[in-house]
Amino acid sequence: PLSDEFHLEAEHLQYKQPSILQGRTDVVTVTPWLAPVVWDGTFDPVLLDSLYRPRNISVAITVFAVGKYIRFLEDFLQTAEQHFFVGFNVHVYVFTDRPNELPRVHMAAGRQVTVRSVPSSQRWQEISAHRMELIQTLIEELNNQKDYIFCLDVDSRFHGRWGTESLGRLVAVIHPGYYRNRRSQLPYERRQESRAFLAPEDGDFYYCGGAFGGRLQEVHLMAKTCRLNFEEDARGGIEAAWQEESHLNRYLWFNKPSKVLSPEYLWQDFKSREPEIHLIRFSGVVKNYAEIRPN
Ligand code: UD2
Repeated sequence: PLSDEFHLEAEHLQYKQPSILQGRTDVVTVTPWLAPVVWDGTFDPVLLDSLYRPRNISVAITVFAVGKYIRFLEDFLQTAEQHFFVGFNVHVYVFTDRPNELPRVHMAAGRQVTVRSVPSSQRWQEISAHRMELIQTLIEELNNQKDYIFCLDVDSRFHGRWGTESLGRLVAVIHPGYYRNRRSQLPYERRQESRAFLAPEDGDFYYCGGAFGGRLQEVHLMAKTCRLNFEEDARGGIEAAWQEESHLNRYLWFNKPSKVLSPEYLWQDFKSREPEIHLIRFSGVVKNYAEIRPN
């Protein structure tokens, strides 16, 4: 099992002296429950990598490419090779109904792709929502053979480093679209009949459904809970405003993430750059919903 302690193994590792007086002042870097909010300039990548390397950690990714979304996979995998946990063990689990259309992407040593076949679907909402069940099952099968897992949207690309700074027990990404809004205006599910319901005075941040992660057992519990609540809603004839993303947001209100990633970790290409975003690391590509979705 991984310990939480860090030991510096490299004797002569040179890194900038830490300061508690100087650093980012334009953004908040810690939540009210004292979880770090990761922004560019708040961490030392060389130091972090050297602290994690001796642990020989392994990171799983889940990515869904159902129907026409298979076209995004090549860029996703290629840019992940360039930016996602470079030099670490990474295992990408691709869930698709088109295994024959899998792109050929060269993976570096210690990194691999496994394909899992899933049925096609007529409703994009179902594809999106069904992910939680498949993530839950995958984690059960992994049987703690990986240390961390990240669940990511396929219609996205990496542009900058996403690495050990993102590791934590339960990790969520702040959605790029709503971080200036008051909580009463966040697009949580507002109908009390839904198990994703959040009242206007509840909620911390609006988190992305397109990227979340953490230790396997934590993500397993979150995926399982979201799935059960989604299914309970379905039995009652209700579908939350943003499907599993709504359920995720409710879960994360009651179960605070131990690390929060800034919107650098999931930007959207159609949005103009904001001054606090020094580095876009991962972003959703512009897509034509009418053309790409099955309905
Ligand atoms: C937002 C969320 C997404 C999800 C969705 C609502 C972000 C940035 N995005 O994205 O995570 O919560 O709203 O449910 O947080 N997919 C397929 N085939 C399809 C449709 C979807 O494979 O035909 C998969 C694919 O991996 C895709 C993901 O589902 O990346 C999310 O679907 P989307 O991209 O249509 O949702 P989007 O961009 O509106």
